[in-house]
Amino acid sequence: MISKKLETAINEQIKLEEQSARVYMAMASWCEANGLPGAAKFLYTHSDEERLHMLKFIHFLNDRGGYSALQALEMPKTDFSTLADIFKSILHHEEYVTKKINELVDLCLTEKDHTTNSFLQWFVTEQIEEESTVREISDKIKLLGEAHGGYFHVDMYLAGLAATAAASMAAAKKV
Ligand code: OFO
Repeated sequence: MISKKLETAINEQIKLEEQSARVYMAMASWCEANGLPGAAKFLYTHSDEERLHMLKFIHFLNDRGGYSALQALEMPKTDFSTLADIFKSILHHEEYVTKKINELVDLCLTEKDHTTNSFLQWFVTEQIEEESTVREISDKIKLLGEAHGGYFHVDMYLAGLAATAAASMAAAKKV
């Protein structure tokens, strides 16, 4: 049985993962409407991944005798200026998510909940990849420049990343 403190904290994390899915969907929509189909595909796929993160937490909490109660979400930002700005704010967002996952692990340790701690280790590892992928994309944007030619190549690169991410999500669903 999970403690009330952890149940409340995990429900907050469920909200954050669902909010992340909306944040990325809003960015994807902007890219789609602004001639960046590869970036849009990458961000729509990323939004789907966030929904899977949310579901992992929902199932875990319900399985441990808690209750995953969904909460109201905030309005996501919908006006963006450049792809570089989008990826800058994604990095800030993911650093915040990493902080929240680490706080959950801290809470597990004080509550002596080793089962939840073990479950959270998947997210600890996932956040390393989340942050490093975004840093890599931001570096590519800097390298290729923000002019149209640069964005064209970054967009192609993101289309490739989206295809790989979609394939690994499909494989994970089959397991
Ligand atoms: Fe769920 O990791 Fe991103 O936000």
